[in-house]
Amino acid sequence: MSIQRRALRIAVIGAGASGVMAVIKLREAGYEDVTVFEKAADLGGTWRDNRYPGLTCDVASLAYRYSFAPNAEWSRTCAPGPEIHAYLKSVAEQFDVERAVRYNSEVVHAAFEHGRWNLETSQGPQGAFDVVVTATGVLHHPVLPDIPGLETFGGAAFHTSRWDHGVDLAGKRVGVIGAGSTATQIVTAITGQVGRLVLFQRTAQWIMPLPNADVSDEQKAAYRADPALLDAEYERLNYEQGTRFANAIVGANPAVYQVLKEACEANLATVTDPDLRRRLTPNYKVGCKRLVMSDGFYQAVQQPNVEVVIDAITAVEPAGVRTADGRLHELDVLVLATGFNTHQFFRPMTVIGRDGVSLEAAWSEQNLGYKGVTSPGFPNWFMIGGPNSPIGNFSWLLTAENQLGYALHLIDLLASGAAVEIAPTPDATRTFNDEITAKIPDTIWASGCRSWYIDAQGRVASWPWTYEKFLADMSAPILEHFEIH
Ligand code: NA7
Repeated sequence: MSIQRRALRIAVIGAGASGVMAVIKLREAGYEDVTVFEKAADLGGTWRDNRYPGLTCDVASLAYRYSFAPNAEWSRTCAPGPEIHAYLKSVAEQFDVERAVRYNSEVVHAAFEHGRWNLETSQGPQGAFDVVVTATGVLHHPVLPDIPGLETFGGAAFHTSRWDHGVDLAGKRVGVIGAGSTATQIVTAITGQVGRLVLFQRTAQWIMPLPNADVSDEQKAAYRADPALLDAEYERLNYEQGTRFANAIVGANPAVYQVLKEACEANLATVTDPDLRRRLTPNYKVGCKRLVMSDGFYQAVQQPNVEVVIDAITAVEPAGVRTADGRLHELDVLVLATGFNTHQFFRPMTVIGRDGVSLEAAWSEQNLGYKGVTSPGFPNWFMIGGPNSPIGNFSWLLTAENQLGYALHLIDLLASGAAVEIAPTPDATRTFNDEITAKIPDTIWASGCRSWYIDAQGRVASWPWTYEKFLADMSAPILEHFEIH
């Protein structure tokens, strides 16, 4: 039976992994008038921006793929970044995504007027859209450290997501500021090639010894020959990582948590020098910060050309980095592995919602979302990766697909004519956020550490419940929680 539907004009913001998926899923649901605005000249989001040596996904690749686009060709358990970028591009090609993409088009302003979203990009006004889907990524806005004298450094200095491949590291004295996943991967990859490496570590990390094996040609052939095997691995790994792991972190699976904790402790014990081990020992619980996955980092930092410095950085000088003990660490290259602002979402664009209320005003006290996808006062505006989306050591692609699926239920109401404006009620949003506040203390993220899961107000900004609850919540919106005009 065919139902008469209103043709919606839909804008997607961002052509990263989520935006590519959104185009495919929207078209599959019958929405053909989809335009993607992408500020850069290529798709791929974080996998386009990050090109540093050693870049590897910290989620097993057989799960880090779209549900609808299996891939038998991953070279390793956790694939190198460029392979993931190539995968995203090949899926985009397979589904003819790029005809929808406007490159070099950063959305700078969005205003809800007369029931539609007027968008303006760096190229100028783009007209009105019935629906906006934001797909602007989580790890997108680089954080540069606020260190006096940084701009005076005499050598090359760059953030890890803006890697300067023109700089030859061979034999150089390289400083790395930061000790998160990114720094860990870089240090492991470049130690053998540089002359000297100084790791400036403000906070030690727990490190899970995840082996990253090559996938043999026989194994790839087996995956190619049997798509059901690939799907079974996808399901199994999503269960292992998404469900069991995520549940352990939110306090719902103490047995698995214990296994993770002991694996990290045993890994640390492989550092033989007691003083180095002391410097590498975190003073907070396993999992409080996002777990770093590496089976090579501890070997790397035990090499004779590596020093782990835990004295605070006081300044950057033309010749290097000065630490609180007065030492000047002379360097040729300074790598800023200082992470990302994950609480900025799609800003700096300005967003004006219903009745002329700006997002800045509406979110002045906190980033205010309902179930990670919608926000009160901003009708027909759907966020992939909005506030309190699940973020953790599991596949973002699965989360994004589920959020888009949830949004599609609401978009279908707009298309069917059952609604022209849909936004969550302030009451439902308040209740949802109160429930988050009540649940957060049970999670490991709130156990006393600084991390990118915690926003400027000190609020843990992730999904504090089990991943099963997320999937169940995303399976269908509770329509009473929405203002449907
Ligand atoms: P992270 O995990 O946010 O790590 C950033 C690191 O930079 C962390 O060790 C910070 O120390 C350190 N940092 C930040 N600012 C400074 C200053 N001013 N001085 C010294 N050290 C500083 O970012 P990554 O890029 O490693 O990883 C992000 C995600 O990408 C990762 O979780 C994976 O999902 C992939 P701190 O711990 O705050 O003391």
